[in-house]
Amino acid sequence: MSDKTTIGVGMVGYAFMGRVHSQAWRSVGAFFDLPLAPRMAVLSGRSKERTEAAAAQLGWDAVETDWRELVRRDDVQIVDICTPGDSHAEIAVAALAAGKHVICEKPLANTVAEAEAMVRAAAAAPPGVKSMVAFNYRRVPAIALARRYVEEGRLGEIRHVRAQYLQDWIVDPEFPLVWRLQKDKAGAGALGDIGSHIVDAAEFITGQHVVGVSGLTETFIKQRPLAGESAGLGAARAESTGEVTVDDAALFIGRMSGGALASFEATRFATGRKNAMRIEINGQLGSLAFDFEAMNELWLCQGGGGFERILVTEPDHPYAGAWWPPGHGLGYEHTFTHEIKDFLEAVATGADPVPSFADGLRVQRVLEAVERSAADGGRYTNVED
Ligand code: 4PW
Repeated sequence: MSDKTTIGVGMVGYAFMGRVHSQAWRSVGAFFDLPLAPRMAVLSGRSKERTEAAAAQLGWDAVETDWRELVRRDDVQIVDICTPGDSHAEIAVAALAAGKHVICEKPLANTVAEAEAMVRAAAAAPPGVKSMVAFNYRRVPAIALARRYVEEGRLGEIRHVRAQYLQDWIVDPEFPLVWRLQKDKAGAGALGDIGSHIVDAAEFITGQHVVGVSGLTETFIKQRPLAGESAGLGAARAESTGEVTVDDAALFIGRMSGGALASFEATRFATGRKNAMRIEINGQLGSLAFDFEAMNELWLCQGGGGFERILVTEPDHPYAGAWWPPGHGLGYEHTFTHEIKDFLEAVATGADPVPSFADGLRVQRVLEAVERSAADGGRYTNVED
């Protein structure tokens, strides 16, 4: 029997993100020595039958069909929000007001106004109540190592950030109109869903903020079959069609607060690229390059030579020592385990977890500036504070 203090978790949503968060809550205590032991207390979803089935499969003790009941429960101290963006703000604001710690999927919200309300709620929450936005790629060991190298000054002054997030899961025009393709549910398309990740990663690694952008967006397929039941990024298709109301791709360039020039590409139409979240940083003394499709590798160039491959599986690399012997590698799900580990440590120690809701709001403002720029033919647009 563990003598650790148990902390109850309530999770809202059980689709793709809910499944991967469940895996993280279930495994985190087995691999990291944490001050708190999470208990997977309650799962909430609208359909009783489906939520019960998901809870049984994923390891949750009880279910609620209304997230408000979950927030009210005494056995829930942490609320984990894994729903589409249209409900993030309402759930987070209620949970924080009830004195619950909140971890919320990205992007933080669907609009800047909602994100601002969440930041206000985090500031007004009872003392010690923590909140974090779940930009999981910060917790890829190679990306955390890249930040460490930049902080150590190995690259010198940063000149360029070149970031891409390339997927191809909606290349087929017959792929159905899932919630990620609907503005009222998702807020934005590739820009918000995956563009937000590369903005956060660029800011995290360099320590600089995006201060202005010039962007273009496009929706290549404007009508799609309506979606039936969903699974992962997919869904069954129905006979009738509906309008795609978000971007399929977003390209933007930008200036960063420390003087770097940045370029970003977020698309779901990069045929053959499944989850190529890539970032290259060029500095005065060296460069770094990363591609999530080879997530255990970081490429480093120092001095005048070419790039050398670093296998990021050594015990002194971020997070890696908790897992397998060198060379055995980690996967997508580990990034979530790492973020849950960091969040639990912050809750236990009273430290402020990062990325905070304020960090999430800053990303939201960048996304909104890209949309304003794109609506104005790509005009350079400042990211408003
Ligand atoms: O957060 C992202 C998602 O919304 C993910 O990491 C990948 O792209 C997988 O699904 C989408």
